[in-house]
Formats: sequence, C-alpha cells, structure tokens
Amino acid sequence: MTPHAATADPHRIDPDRVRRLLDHAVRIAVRGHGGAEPNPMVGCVIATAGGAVIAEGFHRRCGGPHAEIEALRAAGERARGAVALVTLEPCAHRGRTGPCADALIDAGVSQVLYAVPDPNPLARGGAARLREAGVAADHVPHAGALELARPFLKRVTTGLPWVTAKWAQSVDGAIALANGDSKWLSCGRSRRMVHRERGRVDAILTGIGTVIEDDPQLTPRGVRVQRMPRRVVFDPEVEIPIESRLCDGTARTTLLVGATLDRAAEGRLAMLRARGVDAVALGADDRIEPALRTLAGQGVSTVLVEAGGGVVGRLVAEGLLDEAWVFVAPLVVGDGLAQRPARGMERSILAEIPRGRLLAVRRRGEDALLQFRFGTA
Ligand code: AOF
Ligand code: ZN
Repeated sequence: MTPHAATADPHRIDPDRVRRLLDHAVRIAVRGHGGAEPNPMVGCVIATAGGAVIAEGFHRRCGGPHAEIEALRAAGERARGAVALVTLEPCAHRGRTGPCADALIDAGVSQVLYAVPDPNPLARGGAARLREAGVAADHVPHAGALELARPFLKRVTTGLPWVTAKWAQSVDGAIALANGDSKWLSCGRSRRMVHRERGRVDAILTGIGTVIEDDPQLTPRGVRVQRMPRRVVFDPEVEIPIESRLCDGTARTTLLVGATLDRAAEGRLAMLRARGVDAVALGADDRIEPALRTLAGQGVSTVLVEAGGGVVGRLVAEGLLDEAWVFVAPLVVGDGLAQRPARGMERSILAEIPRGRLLAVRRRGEDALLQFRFGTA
C-alpha cells in the first residue's frame, strides 16, 4: 500500500477497536501519575493493522523516555508496518528525549493515531512531520485522553497549575463542627487515598486558619511517595507560628503572603526565612492567581488543596479550581453552625453560578467519593 493510500484511509482498524485501544492507552498512561509531571501523562499502544496489541508503553517520569519510545522498544521489529495509538500527538522536538515522530518513522510504523494535539510550542508538529515522511497520522478525539491531558494543557496554555481541592464532609455538607472538630469524618480508606495523592502532586495548599487550628504536617505518609510535595500556606499577614510543624524543615514550606507587608510581618518573615521557609507574593486584595503563576514558574504543575472554606472559597471566586474530590461520609451533623467547604462569596442568582461536571463516583469503604471537574481548562 502506498503512503497516500494509507492517509486516505485513516481508520483501517475498526473505529470501535480504536476507541478501546485508546481507552487502554489512557489506563496505562495513568501509571505515570506523580512521575511524569510537569510533563503530561502519555500512553502508547502498538497494534497490528487488525487491532491486536503488540506492545505498550507510558511516560514514567519527566526526563525519561516518552511513551512511544517505551512502546517501540517493547515492540522491536514487530513495529514495522504496525499502527501506533498515542494519547498525545508525538513530539517533534529534541528536548530531554525525542523526537518521537522520528523514532516512529525509523521504526517503520505505517500509521499513527493520536487523541490530543500537543499545543506545546516547543514540542508540537509531530503529526505534520510524520505525514511528510509518508506515515499516516490522524487525530482521533478521545474523551478519556483529553481528561488525562487537562493539567498539562492548562499549564501550557495558561501558565497556571492544576488545582484539585479535596475535602471530607457529612451527608449534610459539614466539613467540621463549629468548634473545629473534624477527626475523623472520612474512613481510613479515604484518608489513605489522600496520602497517596499527596505523594504525587507538586504542592499542597492550605490556609493559615487550618495551620493554627490543626498544626498539620501535610506530608504523604504510609504510601509510596513519587514526589515530596511543597507545602504552601495562604498566610497574607505572616501569622504562622514559628513552632508549627510546617516550619520543622521536613519538606519545603512556602507562604503566600500579602503584596505589601507591615514591618512586624516583615520581621516575622525574616525569622521564618532563617528557618528555611520561603514566600511568594499574593496579588492585590490577596488574590491567589499571581502566586499560583509564580509557583508554576517554579515547577509546580499540580496543587492539592487541603484547606478550610476560606481558601477554597477564594479559589472558586477566582475561577482557579479545576477539580473537587468530595468524600461524603455516612453521618448527618445537623448543626447549622458547622463549618462548610467553601465560603466568602455573595450569591443571589443560582442560575449564574457556573456548573462543573461529574467525573466519577467511587466507593471507599462506607464513604462515597465524588469527583467533579470545573471550568473548561
Ligand atoms: C510525546 N510523548 O510521552 C510525552 C510528550 O522534556 P521532554 O523532552 O520530555 O519533552 C516534554 C514535552 O514533550 C512535553 O512538554 C510535551 O509537549 C511532550 N510530551 N510527547 O511525544 C510523551 N510525554
Ligand atoms: Zn516524544
């Protein structure tokens, strides 16, 4: 078959089979979560023209081989004439590795199906490069692959990290009693899941109220740690007690502080800096977005928010919240003064409040985990 004939017939594999192979590529890509970032999680399946799987690979860690390279290595000679299905358009650049487009051409792959075009100005253009070399390269949109690429797409297109807030609540929406007692709303299985996630993100964001109230460590414990998250505290007036556990040097701690500080706050900050704590400036009116932008520039691509309603409410108000993981525990608090997961906004028209989407509903012991996605990023 000539290359042109291949281009004219993009779906030689049955479309339903293509979708299932891409589903599979997404599943294997997720194994790179915590290792791949700030790069995207990417999965690649090499299949015969009939749709049988020959080999697979995923991007394990930033700086390591891309998914296509892993899959091509596993396929060896069997890649010749085969079809490569990738969750992201193969790269065309020589960065820490690459270019994958060239590796696919050299391996003799006859067709490449990719689910999401790569918008990264440094890496994009792989599909065009493949076509120039006579390899059919087709964009096959796939919802799961798009979901997978969202954090990466957001960082590349907006310069902001991916922000996920998690909280545990009662059936009637309380995250703590009025006196602050919240131990423990969710079950052990839910809490383990949170520790696992802590060990996969670049930063954990909390608020000064939570630090004063709970003196948390915010470190991943009892799980495999892929990366030690930076602990970030929204603390506009530098109120963090110097003896708090976040200042003990276990992991990096960063304060988000007001753009202008009075002399007393400057003095406290100087003492904290001597302890190894650093600071990033908030915007006017303590807006969080400029601080998140600075953090992204420092390599923070994913943020897990474990904070009270004040910080979560600010993130919502600024449109910075991408995902919410809500663990709903089987109890009804029934106290109107109990604490709530987000506050601080004045609302009068329900229809004007933006709606997200339900990503997943999962069972964790006796808790329900609801995962929501917001915004279009
Ligand atoms: C691919 N396959 O598995 C991934 C890609 O720093 P580098 O050299 O690893 O390049 C990172 C960029 O390459 C990243 O920003 C994105 O545009 C692309 N990632 N491309 O062909 C992969 N992870
Ligand atoms: Zn690549």
